[in-house]
Amino acid sequence: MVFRKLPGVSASGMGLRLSQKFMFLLFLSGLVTLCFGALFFLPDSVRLKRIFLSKTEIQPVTVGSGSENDVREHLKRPKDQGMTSAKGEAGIKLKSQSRKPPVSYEATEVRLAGGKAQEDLNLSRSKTESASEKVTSSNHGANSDTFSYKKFRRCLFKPPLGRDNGRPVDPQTNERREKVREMMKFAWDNYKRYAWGKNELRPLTRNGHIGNMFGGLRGASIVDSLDTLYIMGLMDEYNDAKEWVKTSLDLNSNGEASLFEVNIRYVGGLLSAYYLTGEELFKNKAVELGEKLLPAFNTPTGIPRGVINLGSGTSWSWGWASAGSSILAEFGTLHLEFVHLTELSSNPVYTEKVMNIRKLLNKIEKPHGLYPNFLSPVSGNWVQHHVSIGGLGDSFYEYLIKSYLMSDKTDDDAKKMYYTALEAIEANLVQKSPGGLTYMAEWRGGILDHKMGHLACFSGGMIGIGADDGAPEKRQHYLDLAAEITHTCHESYTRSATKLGPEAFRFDSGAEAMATRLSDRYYILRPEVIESYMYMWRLTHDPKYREWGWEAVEALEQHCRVESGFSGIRDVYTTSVSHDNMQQSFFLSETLKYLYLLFSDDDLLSLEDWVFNTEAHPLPIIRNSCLQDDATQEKTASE
Ligand code: DMJ
Repeated sequence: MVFRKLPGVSASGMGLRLSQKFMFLLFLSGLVTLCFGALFFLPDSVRLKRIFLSKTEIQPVTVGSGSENDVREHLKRPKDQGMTSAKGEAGIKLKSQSRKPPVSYEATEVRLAGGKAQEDLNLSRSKTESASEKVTSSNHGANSDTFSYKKFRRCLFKPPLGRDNGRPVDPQTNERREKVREMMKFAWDNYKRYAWGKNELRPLTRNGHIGNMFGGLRGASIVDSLDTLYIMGLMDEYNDAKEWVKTSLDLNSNGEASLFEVNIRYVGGLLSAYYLTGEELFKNKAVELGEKLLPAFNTPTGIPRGVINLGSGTSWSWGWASAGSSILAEFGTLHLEFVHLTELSSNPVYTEKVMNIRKLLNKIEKPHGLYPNFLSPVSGNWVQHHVSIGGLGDSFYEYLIKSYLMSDKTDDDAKKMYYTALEAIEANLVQKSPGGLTYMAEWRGGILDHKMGHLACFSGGMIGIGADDGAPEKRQHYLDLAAEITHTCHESYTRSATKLGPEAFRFDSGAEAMATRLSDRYYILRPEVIESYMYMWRLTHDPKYREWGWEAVEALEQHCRVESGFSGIRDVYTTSVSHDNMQQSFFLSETLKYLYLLFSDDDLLSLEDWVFNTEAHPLPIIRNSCLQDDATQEKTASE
């Protein structure tokens, strides 16, 4: 078609008169205003936002096949299944605020019943977000005026390091403790010499490992070691570590990190270092990092995704997690650290985020009372029915009972959820082998897999520390169960040639606490069995737990110590070992710390004052009755 050019009317005007053209433009601008209005002011519309918003404001989900436990090194790029983030929250900037009264959790109420479920979840989430955005602080949430370190110290029952740094009177125990201290120094010195600033030491090739669990963050072994060095009195080493955090811990990284790993190792490590030393540096870094984790919660349900880019705030699910789901042990292992972030920063946002997770989990229907390992952050429904006290589930249960203990036993919801879950676990998963060993099987939609992972061995200690607070008549029952599980895990060690335990052991086809598959035979310096020895020692003072711990020290020395550090091994059933060339950072933060505590007096990091996060970083019990007490306040002020 050809347009004839008329005087005063352009071709683009398609032959319209000036008044018509004006009307057309008016109509057009009205339409545009309406579209943008719909996009930004009407309720969330996923498709529209996908069209209009930039890539960083859209959170992709990766859909992939399943994998297990915390060897979560398979970071996959998203496959752009476009889930929206709530616009803008990725870029929350905190503004200063005064200390707020306790958070009203009712504001984050989540209902999952019937067709209103999704609507309610969105509503609940937007309430949480708007509350969070309003209460913000300019110095990354840290408000040093409001948290008094002195007051916190006054509220402890015991000095953190005990009377004499926990030094045991018995000479043999003290010698053993000294040996563990030497192991820590050896592991640290080699890390410092060959891998300083990297995440982990590769002791055979004498270089550093960065991996992809921590995004662009570096120095995982340094941050994970701060508290261990401090409690062992390795002060030169601690000072080197502190100096590195001060000058070189760069939180402005752009990499893609595991929310869970960054939280338990970095946030947990920094928080503990602060509470033990009072160094503001650690508090400020912890809160600054905590702030960077918040965008992961921008999902329709507020259940965070597993992977986050710390720079852009984009988050997505693990490529191997079923149907873009989030993992129970990951989103369920944030509570302790996040409550402390609120405590230190006076910013309720952290507590709100984890209480929202709690509310959802509390309300959602659970098969046989059990919590499956995968949950959709979009619908808030379980994605499949696989239940495990080991990898993928483990520390969720741990954080329930520890949340209760850390709240000075005031968090009754956590207590109730823990005991109800434990009852379901006992009814469905706890088994006795033909040889009389008690173990925790895994559950796949009602069918039992008679396998127990090394990771599940933390449960001896967990059930032990929870024993006092269940129904009184059940106290002994729980202590017995804790002892039986710990015994089984010890058996998985004694039945191997190296006296170290495999990654997973089975109770079928004639096997009793032994790995039957080649792929389950490795040991990567994990702490869980020793962790349970430590708790059981503190709870019972049965000397066998110290003996078992010493067996582990000897085995580590014999099979895992190499010329330049400690290494995991590929097969615990052969003494001609093959090393995996990796000194995991949790060896320094957990395995060696738990061993040291096992050979120390109980007043070193007394369980009356401290709970350990899942990476063994001690966090203090929040004693509100004392912290808010005027007498404590006056006493502290006059000092
Ligand atoms: C640690 O990072 C933590 O204990 C986590 O909860 C489980 N895995 C490792 C140690 O095995």
